[in-house]
Amino acid sequence: MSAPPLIVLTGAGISAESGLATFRDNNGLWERHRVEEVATPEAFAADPALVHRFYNARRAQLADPAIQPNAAHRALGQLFANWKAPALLVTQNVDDLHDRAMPGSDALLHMHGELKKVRCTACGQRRAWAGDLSTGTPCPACGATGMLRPDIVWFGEMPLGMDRIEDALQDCRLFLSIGTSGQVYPAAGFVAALRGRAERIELNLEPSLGSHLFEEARHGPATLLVPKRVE
Ligand code: BV8
Repeated sequence: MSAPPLIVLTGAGISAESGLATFRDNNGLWERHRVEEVATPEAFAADPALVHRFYNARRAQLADPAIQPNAAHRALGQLFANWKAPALLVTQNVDDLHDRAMPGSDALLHMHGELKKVRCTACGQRRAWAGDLSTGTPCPACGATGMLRPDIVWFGEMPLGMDRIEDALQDCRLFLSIGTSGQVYPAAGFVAALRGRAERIELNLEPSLGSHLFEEARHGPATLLVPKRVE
């Protein structure tokens, strides 16, 4: 691939073949709750134990050695290692599979936060967190209990890194959207924002909601499409 300013956007579909369920799997339900209802500040205020259980289960799954970056994550790691122009990988995913495929890369931005981080709502400190979290867990920095939350952007909360993303969108001339259904904003709006300024390519198992907006759309599993398209 030539090297214009690049943005890659990924969603849950890029981690599906690593064994992590997407949001649309089992009809977007978890323990009979709609994910959109659990991943909210209101749900956390109303029933913190339920929301902690939701994230503890997903954090524990990520600790399973069977869950590893797949060929799509690795192909993107290679692409970013060799790209000779500005490049930003914006992921909607809260797993750490991109991080493991491109360790230490400054080009990776988790716009919806990270499962393996927690934030103290008393002192604001963020820190890595691999185990379970409960309402009784004290903040290691300030000692306050009941104030730690997953460092995740919930529905209704401002995504992270939006200034950096907006700047990158201004210069972007090549946009690759991988494994996302195009249902969650503001991420789902990037493709329209780039109309007439960037070549836009979708690589997804099936057409996303915004598929018709892309100059090129290929459908199939990410582990087949991504290495072929970026190598
Ligand atoms: C905000 C962390 C403003 C949580 C997440 C009405 C209309 C429009 C917008 C809204 C509206 N009402 C509210 C909104 C805004 C809302 C929104 O967009 N809601 C949607 C549901 C309508 N957005 C927000 O609230 C955002 N914030 O707008 O803030 C603001 C302004 C000022 C001040 C304050 C606030 C915040 C959204 C972030 C929510 N958090 N994640 C957690 O993970 O628990 S979103 C979460 O869901 C994911 O991170 C991800 O982004 C999203 C799911 O999307 P996908 O990643 O696309 O996953 P999905 O399962 O949908 O699709 C997977 C795709 O992969 C499928 O297409 C499938 O075909 C494909 N696939 C499957 N297998 C494979 C594959 N592809 C390739 N290979 C395979 N093997």
